[in-house]
Amino acid sequence: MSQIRTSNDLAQIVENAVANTPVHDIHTHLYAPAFEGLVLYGIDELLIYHYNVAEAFRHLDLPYEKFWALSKIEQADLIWDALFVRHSPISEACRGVLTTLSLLGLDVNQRDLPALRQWFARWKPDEYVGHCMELAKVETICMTNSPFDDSERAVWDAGFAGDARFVAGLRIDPILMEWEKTAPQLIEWGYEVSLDLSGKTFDEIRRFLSDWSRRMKPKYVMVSLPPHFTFPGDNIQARLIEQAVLPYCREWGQPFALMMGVKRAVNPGLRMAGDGLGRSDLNALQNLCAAYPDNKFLATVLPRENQHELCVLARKFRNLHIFGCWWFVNVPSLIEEITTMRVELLGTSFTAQHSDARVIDQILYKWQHSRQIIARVLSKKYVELSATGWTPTRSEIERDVREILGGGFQSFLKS
Ligand code: RAT
Ligand code: ZN
Repeated sequence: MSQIRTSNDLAQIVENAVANTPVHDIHTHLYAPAFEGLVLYGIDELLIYHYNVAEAFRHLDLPYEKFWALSKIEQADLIWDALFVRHSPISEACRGVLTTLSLLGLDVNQRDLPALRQWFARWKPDEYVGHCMELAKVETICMTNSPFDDSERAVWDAGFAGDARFVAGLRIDPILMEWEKTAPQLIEWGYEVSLDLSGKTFDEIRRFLSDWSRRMKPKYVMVSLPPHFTFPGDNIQARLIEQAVLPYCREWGQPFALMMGVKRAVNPGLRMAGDGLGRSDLNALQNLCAAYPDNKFLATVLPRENQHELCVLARKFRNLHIFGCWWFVNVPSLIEEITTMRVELLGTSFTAQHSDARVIDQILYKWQHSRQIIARVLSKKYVELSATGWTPTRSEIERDVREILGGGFQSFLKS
């Protein structure tokens, strides 16, 4: 057993392990190159990411609709000017753009947007996706796949052959969040469902999900839920979960992923950038985990205020695997706080991060920023561990890092 002597040695080993372990990015909005128009990359897409749009409107004084009527390049120009030229880009989302460019080998200090555009213009999407994944050391990317998205459905209908780098995640928000709009669509596609959930509705939803499961081979089924979500309940959403989603998940051995705490369209004028958050009632998750031990649940929560409760829930239920620092908590101060708390309460039995990237280049900064924090948190913990006289070996550290960067998630899928 190779002994690690000083805390500096330890920090170095942890840093190397965290920097070099390939990750499984378990929730993103990225697509395999075969999805063509849905594959986003390059400086303009980076600038108009909705995290930046929300921040830019702190400074822009044009009406929202005028902004949306502009071309992507014009929108990017406005955001560049507002967030990078007229103010220092020190927010997490802005710094992320610069980390990305710098990891790609570009000189950000030139502040030269046209030159950046020229550099990106040389790339073809397929090779660029491979380049980013290699640089970011991301081994697999889980997509967010919706049968209700017309452009995406066309690719599945055409018989998407698969791509070893990308795995699917089946998104079912339209079923659970907008049943009244979705039922007529399912009827049009030949499923015998009814608005009041009578007759064969639950069986038919399961048939619909199974049809898509055969096609997509998703790793899990997911939904983002509002703060007022409760379970169980005498409402459409709870009944759909109980009688359609959970039985389907049991039959296919797929976890049900709940992303809790999003308030959609707090400011509709901002479109995708207009969502907010609210404290969730995690009794709903507790009730699910307790009542359905044969189902597996994945969960991440948006409010900082729910993070501790989520960790404690994961200590109580082995059918619950928690993951990621999502969206508004994906900022360094909170990633550090949340990751520390998770290690202290759960050891290594959680997935530290997911990127939620929408633009492929973003995996560079999202993982770079998070890896640095994860390494810092783990180093501190291994130093504290060593103080007991239990010196962790290099291979033990590497094993632990693999577990929290996606290995634990994979074991959970197989469990
Ligand atoms: O982080 C995001 O990009 C959000 O817009 C949401 O998509 C969120 O991640 C979700 O999956 O609901
Ligand atoms: Zn997401």
